[in-house]
Amino acid sequence: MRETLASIKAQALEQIAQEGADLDALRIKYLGKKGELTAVLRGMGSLSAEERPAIGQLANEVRAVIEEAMTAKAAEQKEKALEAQLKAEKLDVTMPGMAPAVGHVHPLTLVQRDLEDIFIGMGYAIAEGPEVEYDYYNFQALNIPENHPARDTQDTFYITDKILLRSQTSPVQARVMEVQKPPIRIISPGRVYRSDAMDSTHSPLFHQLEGLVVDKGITMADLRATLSTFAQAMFGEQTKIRFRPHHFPFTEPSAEVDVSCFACGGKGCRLCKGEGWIEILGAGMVHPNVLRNCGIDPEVYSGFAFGLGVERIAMLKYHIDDIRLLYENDVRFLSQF
Ligand code: 2U9
Repeated sequence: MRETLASIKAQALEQIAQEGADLDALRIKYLGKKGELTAVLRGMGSLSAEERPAIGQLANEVRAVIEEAMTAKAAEQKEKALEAQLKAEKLDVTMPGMAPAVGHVHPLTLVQRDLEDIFIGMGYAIAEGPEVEYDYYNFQALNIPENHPARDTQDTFYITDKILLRSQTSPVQARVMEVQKPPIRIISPGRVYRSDAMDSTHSPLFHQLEGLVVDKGITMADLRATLSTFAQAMFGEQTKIRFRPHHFPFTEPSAEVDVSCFACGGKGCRLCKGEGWIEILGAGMVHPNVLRNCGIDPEVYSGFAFGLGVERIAMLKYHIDDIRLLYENDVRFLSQF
């Protein structure tokens, strides 16, 4: 029996020492209920009373040696596994990183900021108002009568009889006049909506910037000087402006305003279609009815107003030939600005 125990011990230690030894299986094989050491202990009944304690002690020693070897091997295996894992997951912090894609300011925003800066420099404040508007502020207050073609459901997005998507930013100015006494000097940039079919120059959503000045003694000369200063700041010092008579319900007299072509200086080129002039604004003296509607006495005060399309300015400035490019969010287009 001593020899059996010695050979169990030798065999077990040899197997435990092997590379990648399956310790769970070896534990069952040697120390389990049906294991080899247990079998020896069961056979001890046949031993003499003198021999039994010595063999029992020896068997316990063998068990202890095997258990110790297993514990040591388990620790060694665990350490090796950790080492292998650390090696596999090694991170090279000196590798170049992934550059995050940085966005651009949209060309419409660039132009709107340029426009705002120019008028802020002339002492204007920025006024904002709702895009969902009462028809009163969008039309009636602005002297646009009930039967005017601009009110046509084909041109305006109506939400109810009385509520619509603003077709111009003028209602913002009407609201300011209602609550603020002159002097008033404001610009109102923002989105407007018209039920137009989309093509290369039209969009059902576009951006306007309108201006309004109301005070005692404001004349057409103030309007001219203001727009001339604006045009020179926006398109260059040599820029000239010209007024052509026009009609708007909310201004009287009214004019369409051209700037001398900033591409050819007025000689005539592709940009100005040989004209030497480019139309960029509408303007006029605020109609007395509009002042009255908004609680301002036209006998005491007068004012001028103007409006421009932000898309049109952006398209001229950046030579964009299709308005849809401004709304498609194609990064190949946007990343050029
Ligand atoms: C109030 C009184 C008058 C704003 C004005 C225009 C002329 C004009 C167009 C330019 C191109 C619109 O975007 S566009 O299609 N605008 O021609 N706008 S005067 O007049 C006002 C505004 C508010 C209370």
